[in-house]
Order: sequence, then C-alpha cells, then structure tokens
Amino acid sequence: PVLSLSEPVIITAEQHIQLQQRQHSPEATGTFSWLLAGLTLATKLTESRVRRAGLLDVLGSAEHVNVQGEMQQKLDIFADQALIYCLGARDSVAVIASEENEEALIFEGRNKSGKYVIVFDPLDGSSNIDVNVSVGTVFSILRVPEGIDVETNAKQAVLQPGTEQLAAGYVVYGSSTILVYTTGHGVHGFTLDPTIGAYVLSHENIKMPIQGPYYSANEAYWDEFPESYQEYLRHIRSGGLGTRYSSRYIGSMVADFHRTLLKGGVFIYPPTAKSPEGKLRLLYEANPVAFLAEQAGGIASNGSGRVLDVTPTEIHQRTPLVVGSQVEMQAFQRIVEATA
Ligand code: AHM
Ligand code: MG
Repeated sequence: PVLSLSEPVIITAEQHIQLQQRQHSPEATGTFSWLLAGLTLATKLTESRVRRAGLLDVLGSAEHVNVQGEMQQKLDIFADQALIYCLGARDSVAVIASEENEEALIFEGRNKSGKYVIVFDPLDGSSNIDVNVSVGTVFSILRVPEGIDVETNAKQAVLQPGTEQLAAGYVVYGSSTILVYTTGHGVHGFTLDPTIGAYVLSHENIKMPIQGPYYSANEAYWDEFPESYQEYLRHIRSGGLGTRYSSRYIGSMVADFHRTLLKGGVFIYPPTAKSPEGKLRLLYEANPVAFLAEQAGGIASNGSGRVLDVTPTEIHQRTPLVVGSQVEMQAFQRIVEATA
C-alpha cells in the first residue's frame, strides 16, 4: 500500500529547516540542515542544564573573567562548550566565534569541507540565572567568503556585515523553551516539547505587529542617554505615538526581543556614558536580532542607520541597538537617526 503523509501531525524544527531548504534551495545537499540540527542539539543540552540550574552545582560564577571583562557564569561555559562540540562535529563548520572566546576558533582540516562561519552568544543574559529569569542563546550563520583561507585568516571570515547572514536565530529558555529562526524566508518559532525532546512548530511565519504596547530600555541609565534618545523616549511616554505605553525590561536581550517580536513595540539599548558604543555585540547579538526583525516586518537601527549594513572591524565590537515595530521605528528614524 502507498501511504500519503501530506498532512504531518507535527513539524519539528529539523524537518522545517529541511522543507525550507527543499523549497528555496533545491540544489541544497543537506549539509546546512545537518549544521542547524547541531545547533538545536546544543541548545537542548543547555536547556536541560538551565532547567536543573537550582539542583546542580552550576549556579554562580566560575571565578573566571571572560574577554569582555565579565565574570563567566558556569552555565555560560557549559553552553559555549555544548555549541563548540555539537558544531565541531559538523564537517561544514569552518570557523566559530563566541562571546566567551577572544579569538575565532577553527577546526583542523576543514579547508575543503568547511563552508560556514557560526557566531553566537551561548548564554545571553546569564547574570539573570541566579534569580530564575529567562536567558537565551543567540546565533548567526555566514558563509566563508570566496578566497579566504580560514587557517590563516579566520578573523577575516567572521568580519562580514549582517546583510551576509544566511541564517540567524535564538532560543529563549523561558517559561517554555522556544526556538526562533530565519533563513531569509520568514521567521518561524518552535516550542520544545520536553516529553519528546523536540522543537515543535508553534509560531509559523511570525509578523511583528505594526505598533506595540511596550517600550523597553534600562531607564536607570536615563541621565547617560544621548539627548536625542531622551527626546524619543519622552515622545513615546507622552502619547506622541497616539497610544499609552507600558514599560518592560527583563535585562536579557533575547527575552526582551522575543516579547518585542510577538507583541510589537521597541527595544532600546542606547550608547551610555559607561558604554559609548552601546553594550550589545554587533556580530552575535545585534545582527541576528536585526535579521529576524526585518524578516518579521520590523526595523533595526544602530542610532544612525541600518544595523545590517555595518561592516565590522572587530569580532566583539559593540553597537547601540534599537529594534522594533514600524510605527516606533519610524519615529526613531525621525527623532534620532535624522539628527545623528
Ligand atoms: P551578556 O551577554 O553578558 O549576558 O550581556 C548582555 C545583556 C543583554 O542580554 C541585555 O540586554 C543587557 O545585557 C542588559 O544590560 P544592562 O544590565 O546594562 O541593562
Ligand atoms: Mg550576551
């Protein structure tokens, strides 16, 4: 008998990636899907640790300061190693750059097979773990540019503008664990079903609402915000966009962005006196979020223009980040970008 499986009961993230590849890149060999499956596996390993964080001896810092001068949390190191291990097992991965490692990492003997560069923040917002607040993993995938020998010039392979991203996404370890990704064909979300250990399609083709009810910034730094950002926030707060806003700020970019993606509004991390270039990292925090936002109909700015157009000069380069819905972002362009 011939069975018809035209109506699958569930679609897992790995299946979805394969279907997307088949539809949009018929010449694809499956390498890319295999690579993404390495990423999802690593996030499941991390998720299981995050879920048991209070039970295992993993809380608190590992008494080690990373390249950004921050104390590394034990779970940061676990998440970093899970990604390095799972991605390293894929022959197609040539270079990895992570928030937790100063230099780009390369794998031996990948000169021929290694086509991809993966950049990530393994555990974003990790200072929140001790108090049981959502954290996340955020990643971006690039192609090794033509003519670059990764063994001698790994850094150059990493330093590409966000417009070159092939895929980007994040996992938020929240009240449930959700994976959101794009390969440039819409934004799709999956919820981890812990009973079967699979990310199951739950949010197909996410579109950011045109305007939202929330703005999100660390207002404790208000006095350090540039004048134009203060004016923008005053405009929002005083009803200038025709609606009354609420404020939400978690302090985990992935979680703050996830809310902004689903509910609309704006997330703002401006330049401050302490971090004149902003705090967030261009390559593995701002770029993936900007790619997802644009794919969902939103806009992402660095204060003077489109985040994705910036050509980086350093792996851990920081950037201001303002990302959100059309209405809030058009006002940002008028009030802040136009005066930059
Ligand atoms: P991390 O990568 O070391 O976790 O830091 C990044 C986090 C973001 O998740 C969050 O948006 C931001 O730092 C919060 O910073 P602040 O406490 O200055 O508001
Ligand atoms: Mg981070």
